[in-house]
Amino acid sequence: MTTQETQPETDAPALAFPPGFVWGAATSAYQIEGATGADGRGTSIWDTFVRQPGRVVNGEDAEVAIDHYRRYRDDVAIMADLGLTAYRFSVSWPRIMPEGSGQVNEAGLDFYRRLVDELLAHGIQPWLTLYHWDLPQALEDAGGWPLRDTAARFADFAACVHQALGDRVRDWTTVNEPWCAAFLGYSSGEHAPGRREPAASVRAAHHLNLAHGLATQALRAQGAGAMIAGAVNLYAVSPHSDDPADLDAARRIDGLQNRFFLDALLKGSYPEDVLDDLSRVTEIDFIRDGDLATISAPLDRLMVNYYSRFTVSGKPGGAASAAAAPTGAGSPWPGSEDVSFVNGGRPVTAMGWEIDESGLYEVLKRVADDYPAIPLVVSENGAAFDDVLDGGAIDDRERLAYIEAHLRACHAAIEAGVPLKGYFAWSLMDNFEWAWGYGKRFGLVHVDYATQRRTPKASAFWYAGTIRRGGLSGPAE
Ligand code: IFM
Repeated sequence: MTTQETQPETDAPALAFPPGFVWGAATSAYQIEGATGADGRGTSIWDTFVRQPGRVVNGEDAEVAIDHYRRYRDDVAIMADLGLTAYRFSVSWPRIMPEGSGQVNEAGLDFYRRLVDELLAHGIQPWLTLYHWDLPQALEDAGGWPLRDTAARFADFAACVHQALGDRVRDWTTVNEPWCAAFLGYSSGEHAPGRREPAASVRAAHHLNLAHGLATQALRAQGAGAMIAGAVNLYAVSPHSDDPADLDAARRIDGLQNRFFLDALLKGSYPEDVLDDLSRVTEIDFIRDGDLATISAPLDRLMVNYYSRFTVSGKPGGAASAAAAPTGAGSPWPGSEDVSFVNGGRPVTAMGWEIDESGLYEVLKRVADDYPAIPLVVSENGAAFDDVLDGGAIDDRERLAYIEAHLRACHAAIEAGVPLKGYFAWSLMDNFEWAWGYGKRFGLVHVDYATQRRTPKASAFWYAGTIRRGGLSGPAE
């Protein structure tokens, strides 16, 4: 990577981050690896889903994706050029256990051994996520996440991966964004497995939390040394007005999006008001004695994914926000299907998501205040924009501005006493954006999907400079 930065490398940052701050970028297995039929990999729910007509924009799939399975060495070289101190990736469950349980596919584990060794050889810390939505199809056939047994199978998988990689990976994340896996997968059906069963989605949410807890137990049982986290996608949530209906809508959406997961993982309870809302959708008969103690086993850190703010209304007819699903889908808000997502009037990304860095500050401060003593890491943050490749370069100044503004919010949070230990940009490279296919690009690095050529964007050069300086230069523009 050639240096295209406009600012000198040596200038001291005006906003320095603490020594040891982790500077990373993130990806996930299904979105980048491709090679879905290679070396004994089994079928995941996403392989099945993408083959169903109408599920993904343009009928795109991830059979090749960005071919990271074969090009991982080149990709690690790009990370090293950027100066990343850490790389967050996920492990494909069906690559390791093709049937979801039982037989282990050593060739699958070998891929991650090679990847991790390559990262370590370049001085990049591997941050491994165990579940980023690619459930083995065999487990979905048996009932999927609404079935309690899936959580136990996940703990077996976690133990298996830890046995293979625990000697060289210190940083472990259990489940990424359980809200999405449960409510997009089983309520709205926008994501695999595409079920539209609100009651089942609530069970799925609990079992994903349980899976996190059981996996945490399994990793701890295999010895000290692992740093273990869960990863939740949190939103700042505002009521559209002071009208009681809008205030209640904000309570409900905050409850389902944020507190359902935060309280379970960090307090060992579900919020009563949320259980009450959900009891209109399903009988709450699936939480067994001891589950919440398992779910809230002590963690070393909480990973926070942040993208946007929701402004919500409980009154009929609120203007729908642009951030709708790309394909026909139901509601991902069981029991709160009537809430409208109102356009808050902020600029939006190519996803239609409103840009609001103050929401990141708000979310980090709120978690630090309401759930004290847990170190935090921003494990995903970034934006899709319609990049233009111009003479071999991509001047993605909107993405750069998005990331800079959010890093400023991180810095402000640290100044305010939030124990924030790191930041991972989403995403290292353009990739398969689930039901949106390849049309939405989040990467710091552009990928030409026809040639697989990687081209760092202006945001990548800027991020590399920020990492070198250990912080942000100059005041906000
Ligand atoms: O691409 C996804 C990622 O897989 C999970 N978090 C949000 C990203 C952008 O939608």
